[in-house]
Amino acid sequence: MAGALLTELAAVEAAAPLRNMVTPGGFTMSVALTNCGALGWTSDRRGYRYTGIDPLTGQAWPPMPQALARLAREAAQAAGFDGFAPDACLVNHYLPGARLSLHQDKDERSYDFPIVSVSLGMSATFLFGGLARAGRPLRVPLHHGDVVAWGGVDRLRYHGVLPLADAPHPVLGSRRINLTFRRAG
Ligand code: MD6
Ligand code: FE
Repeated sequence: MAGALLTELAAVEAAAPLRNMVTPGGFTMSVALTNCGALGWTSDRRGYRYTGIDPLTGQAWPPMPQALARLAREAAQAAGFDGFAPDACLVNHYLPGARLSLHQDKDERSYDFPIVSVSLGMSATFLFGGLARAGRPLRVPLHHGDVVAWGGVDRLRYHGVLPLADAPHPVLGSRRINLTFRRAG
């Protein structure tokens, strides 16, 4: 299963290379990103947004492989979210030390759809917080092959990823890949 995903991802990354985006505040993200699907999430000094065109290549984002869209739909269904049809898949690559600070996913047009997240490679500690930034988030370990679906009343919870420890994974080595599927448009 993971092997098929990695083959699909290699093709996506060949068409839309991984890059370290700059936040509106001027920081370069430690996580390297790319996208597939009709829409892709990007960040630069002007803000966060979804675009149909990859600003790096000037081309449309590569299409979302059907196997990925299907995995996301089935995972959402299993969590009680019927009819999830993602139009955006954000691909996050972490090297040791990379982290994602606490944030809400708020750039999507509607919050009525869930988000499905797939983790591959090295394990990470996911921070699952409340609806306000304050408070001590729950720490949830995410391992290779874990799939998380969340939505509904939890859709706007703050969340993040602690700096990645270097404990190489047998297949992916010193890397973590996270895919997040969304209905963005
Ligand atoms: C990550 N995930 O696991 C980052 N956002 O590397 C996210 O930021 C995320 O996993 C919204 C919903 C699920 C997620
Ligand atoms: Fe997020």
